Amino acid sequence: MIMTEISNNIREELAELKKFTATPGNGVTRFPFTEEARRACAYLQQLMEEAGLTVRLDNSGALIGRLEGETPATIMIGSHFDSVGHGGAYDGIAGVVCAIEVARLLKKSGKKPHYSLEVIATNDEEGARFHVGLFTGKVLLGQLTVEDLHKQTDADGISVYEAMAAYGLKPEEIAEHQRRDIKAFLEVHIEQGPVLEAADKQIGIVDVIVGIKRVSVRINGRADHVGTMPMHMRKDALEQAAKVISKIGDRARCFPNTVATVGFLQVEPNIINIVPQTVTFTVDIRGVDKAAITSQYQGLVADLEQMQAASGLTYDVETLLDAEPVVMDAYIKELFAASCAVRGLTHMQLPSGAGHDAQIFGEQLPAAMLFVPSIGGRSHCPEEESRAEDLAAAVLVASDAVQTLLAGK
Ligand code: HGY
Ligand code: MN
Ligand code: MN
Repeated sequence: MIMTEISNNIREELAELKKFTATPGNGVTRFPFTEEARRACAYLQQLMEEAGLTVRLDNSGALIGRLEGETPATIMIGSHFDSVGHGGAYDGIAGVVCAIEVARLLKKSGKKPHYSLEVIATNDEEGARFHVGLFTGKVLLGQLTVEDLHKQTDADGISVYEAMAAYGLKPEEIAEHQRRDIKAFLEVHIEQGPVLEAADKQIGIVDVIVGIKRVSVRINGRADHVGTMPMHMRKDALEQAAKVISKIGDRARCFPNTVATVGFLQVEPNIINIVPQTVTFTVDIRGVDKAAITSQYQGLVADLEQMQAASGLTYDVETLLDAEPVVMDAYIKELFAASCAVRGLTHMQLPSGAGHDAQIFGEQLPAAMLFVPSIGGRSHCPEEESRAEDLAAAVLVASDAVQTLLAGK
C-alpha cells in the first residue's frame, strides 16, 4: 500500500540524514558549507537520482534534482537541508524527503509533464551560522550581492564568501544565476507549533507566513577592573543591555499575534572580574502585521536612544533580515484542500509563525505550504518529532497539486 511504502521511506531516510550532524547525540547541527552539509547532499543526491532526477549543486549550495518536461518552465518543490544548532531531525529536511517522494510518484506514473519539475534541498534557510537565513531563495531570486557575502560572518569571523569558496562554490558569480523560470514553489514542512495537534488535524494548509525583522544590536561600554572602578564611573555594557533587553518581551505582549526574542547574546571580554566592554545581541521580531513589527522595532530604538542619553554608552543596530509577511497562493491552497477532501484527510488553514523558504519565493511568485503536526508542538530541539504517516499523507496531497500544476492546469 502506497502510504506504508512512503512512510517507511521517510522514516528510513530521516534516520540516515540525522547522522549528518556536528553534534552527534546532542541534536542535529548541520550548518551551511560544512562537511555535514556535504555528506547530507551526497546522500540526497543518491535519493534524487533513484527518483529519476538529474541532480546538480546550485551556486547557493542547494541541491537541485530536475525532471525535464515538454517546456523548460519549472514547478519547484522542496525545503531546506540545513538546521539550527542542536536542532531536530525533521525541520526542513522532512520537506526535502517528501519532495523526493513526490518525484518518485511522478516517475511511477510514467507521465512526461508539460512543465519541468525541480526538487530542491535549499541551503542556509535557518541563518544559524551567519545570522541571516533564507539564503538559497535570495540567491535564486537575485537578491544578494558579492558585498553581502563579505559582510555576513560567523562566530569565527568566516564570511559567507570565504565559506562558499572553501566549499567549492563561486561567490563572485552570486548574482549571475537568477532564476526567472520558476512558476510555483511548494513546500512541505513540520508545523513546529501546537496548533494542528490541539485541533487533531492531519494536514495544515498555510494561509500566511509571518514577517520577520532580525537585527543585531551592539552596546559599546568600557572594560575596567570590577573591584576598583566605582559604580558611578563605569561603563558596563551588560548592565545597559539588560535594561533594554528586559523590555522586549513585554513590548511584544502588547501586540496581538506578534513575538520578539533575544536568541543570541555575546559578552566581551566575558571574564568574571572585568566590567563588560561590549555586548552584542540579536532581536527577532515576527508577526503577520507589518505595522506591529515596525512599532516594536521603533520601541527598541527608542529604548536604545534613552539608554545612550542616560548612560553615555553608544550603540549600533544592524538589520540582518527584513522579510515581509507573505500570503500563500489561493489556487494552490484550493488544490491542497480538494486533495485532502478526496483523500479523507482532516485539515485546516493556519498561519506560519516560523519563517520558510516559501516566503522568499512567495514575494515574487505563487507559493504554498503544507504542514504536518509536531508532536508536543516542539521544534528547534532534539525532541522535535512528527509522524512519518502524516508526512506521507502530505506527500500525496502535494503530489496531487504538483501533478495538476505540471500539467499546466
Ligand atoms: O526561524 C525560523 O522561523 C525558521 O526556522 N528558519
Ligand atoms: Mn524550517
Ligand atoms: Mn527552523
